[in-house]
Amino acid sequence: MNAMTRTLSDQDIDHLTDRIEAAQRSAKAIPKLTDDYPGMTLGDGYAVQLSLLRRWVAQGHRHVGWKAGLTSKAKMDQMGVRVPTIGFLLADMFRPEASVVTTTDLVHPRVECEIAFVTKAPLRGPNCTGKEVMAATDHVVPAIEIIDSRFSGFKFDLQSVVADNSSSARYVTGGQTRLPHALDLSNLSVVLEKNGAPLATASSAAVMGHPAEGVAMLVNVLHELGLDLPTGSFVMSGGITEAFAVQPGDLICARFQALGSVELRFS
Ligand code: OOG
Ligand code: MG
Repeated sequence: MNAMTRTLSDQDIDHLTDRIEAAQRSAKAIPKLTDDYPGMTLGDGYAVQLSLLRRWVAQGHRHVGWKAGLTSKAKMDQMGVRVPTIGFLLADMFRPEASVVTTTDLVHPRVECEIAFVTKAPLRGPNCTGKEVMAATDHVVPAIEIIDSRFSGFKFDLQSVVADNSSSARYVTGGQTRLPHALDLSNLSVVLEKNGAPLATASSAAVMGHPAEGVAMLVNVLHELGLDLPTGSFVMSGGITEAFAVQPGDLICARFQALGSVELRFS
């Protein structure tokens, strides 16, 4: 059986989508989905995610792009999931740089630093490469993603986290917008700081050797789901370091070599 094979009925997918939507709206943690549906596959997880996307869009939310997840060893080790995933991004998940991000509407937010790509040509799988991603990239920009698992204890497995839109919650961009070939994206250092103290330092190489490879992975997963990546998509390539929990009052800053810094505060 292919990992993307769907085994659950439309009714079950609908029911699981209800659970995830309710947990996201109420910011109340739920048990991971596989507790009740142990046979759930990766394909079932993506069926829930895409059903959630259709619901949000039908309710008037604007779909602006996608994110790659679990693309670095640091993230895989932290979450105990060894398969990269994707998730969708909506316009209203965006927060401007230096803004204050509320935590009351989130379960247990964590921050991670990422390089984001904005595309100027369509990309499609099944064999999309990092080189093709670079050629189709209009510009790159540094970002902080605020992830928020809707599962108790921030503990999940692959199927559950995929259904929960790969923990997507908020994202902030900032720093400098740069042409993709104007810098060595394969080895940019980044320092993530909380309240002025460094939490972690890493190189962009941590994301599959080059963050464009994270985007290529995403394009190939989209292909397995029957989708392509349209021109003008905003795509985050995945956390470079592990993610860190935040509390109200925390000031977070990610300093990227050659791309400037991104800052935000939590309330
Ligand atoms: C899953 C989301 C992963 C990333 O950049 O690795 C992700 C999680 O860790 O909750 O956004
Ligand atoms: Mg991320």
